[in-house]
Order: sequence, then C-alpha cells, then structure tokens
Amino acid sequence: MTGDLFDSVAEAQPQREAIADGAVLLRGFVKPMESGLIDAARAIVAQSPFRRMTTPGGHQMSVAMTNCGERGWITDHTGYRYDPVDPRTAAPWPAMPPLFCDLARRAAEQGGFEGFAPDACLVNCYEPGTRLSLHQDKDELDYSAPIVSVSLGLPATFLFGGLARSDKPRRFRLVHGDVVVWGGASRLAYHGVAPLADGEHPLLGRKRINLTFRRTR
Ligand code: MD3
Ligand code: FE
Repeated sequence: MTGDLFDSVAEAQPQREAIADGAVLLRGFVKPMESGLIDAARAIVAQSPFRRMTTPGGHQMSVAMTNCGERGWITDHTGYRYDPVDPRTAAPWPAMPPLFCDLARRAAEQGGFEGFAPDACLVNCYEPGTRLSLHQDKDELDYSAPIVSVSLGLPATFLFGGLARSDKPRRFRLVHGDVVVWGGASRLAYHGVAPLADGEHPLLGRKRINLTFRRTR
C-alpha cells in the first residue's frame, strides 16, 4: 500500500541534524517520554541529592550535579574521577533507570553507534546564570563509545569548539527534549554551556536539567 498515510507514519525518521563529524542532533527525541524522565530524575535526586562540587583548583562549580548508574563523575580537591560510591551518602549511586538506558542506546543508534551501553549518567542542574566553561570530557578510559546528552527544561546555548581550546566555538540552541550524540571525531572536542538565560519552563520551572550518558571503561 505505497503512499498510504499510515505507511508514511510508520516509516517516519526522527529529525536528524548533523552538526559536526560524529555529532548528531536529534530534535525532540525524548519529548514522548518527558514526564517519565522527569519522574525518574526526581527519584534519583531524592536518593543522591544535587550538590555543587569543588574543582581540583578549589573553585565551586556553578552547576549542581548528581549521578546514577554503576559509576558517577565526581570532582574534589584531589581531582576528577568516576566512583561507584556517592561521597555524600557513602552509598552506591542510584541505579540507572531502564528508561534512561534504553533511550541512550536508541539515540546512539540514530547517531550511528550500535550497542551503546552506558555505565554512568551524570545529571546536571542549571539555574539562570549558571554556566559550564569550555572543557573536554577525557576522564573515560575508552573514547570509542559516544556520549549522549539529553536537554530538559529551560533552553541553553551550547558552545561547541574544536580539538584545541583556542578554536572558536560554534553556538547551538538546545531546548527541552533535544538529544545530541557526540562520538568519533567530535568525542574530544572542547564544549561548554553559556550562562543560562532566565525563564520559566512549564514542567521544570526555572531550571535546566541535562543528562549525560557515558561508557567510562
Ligand atoms: C561534546 N555537560 O557534563 S552535554 C558535561 O549541557 C557537559 O550539561 C553539558 O559537558 C551540559 O561534561 C553538555 C553535551 C556534551 C557532552 C559531552 C561532549 C557535549 C560534548 C563531549 C564531546 C563533545
Ligand atoms: Fe562535558
């Protein structure tokens, strides 16, 4: 039944926008499960609360963070690392909800990376004025796996640079429901988030939540 209305629905491809070699933006990819994601994130925060960590240089980060999964990303005066235990609660990080794991795998597949099995999910909480300065993600053992990031709540301007800190970053607006898959040649690109503009999101109020899925080993 070629040309049938229902065929075109069944065959519809998610919106896929190549933003760099190895980096793909999936606009609205998690809109269908937004409330499930937010509920799951609230359950994680109830167990391992958001906290502003200290960098090895002694600065307090403006982004508040927590984690779920087998290992969580932490920073303190001794350095950056992944740890199976939340230093705040002295207990393992909350388990990664199956919904998280599943969406990360499906998004990575859309980006051309089959079989992505994240063992860490960093949950970042931004409020108006909060920023994340330009950095590389290089605390993982193996850079062959992509990183999948999910944006929820207030929009952000994402800064995407090159392999040298001095490369002028391009700016992308990421809104609620957007997912980006970063792998291949983009895996070690410098990136950051510009200070969050004020606003009010119907589901999350004056906040932006970002989920970052990684394979750390
Ligand atoms: C591009 N978080 O937690 S996610 C981070 O919006 C981090 O909270 C940002 O950067 C946030 O480390 C951005 C998008 C992202 C994550 C990893 C990348 C972009 C990336 C790795 C390489 C290139
Ligand atoms: Fe990063």
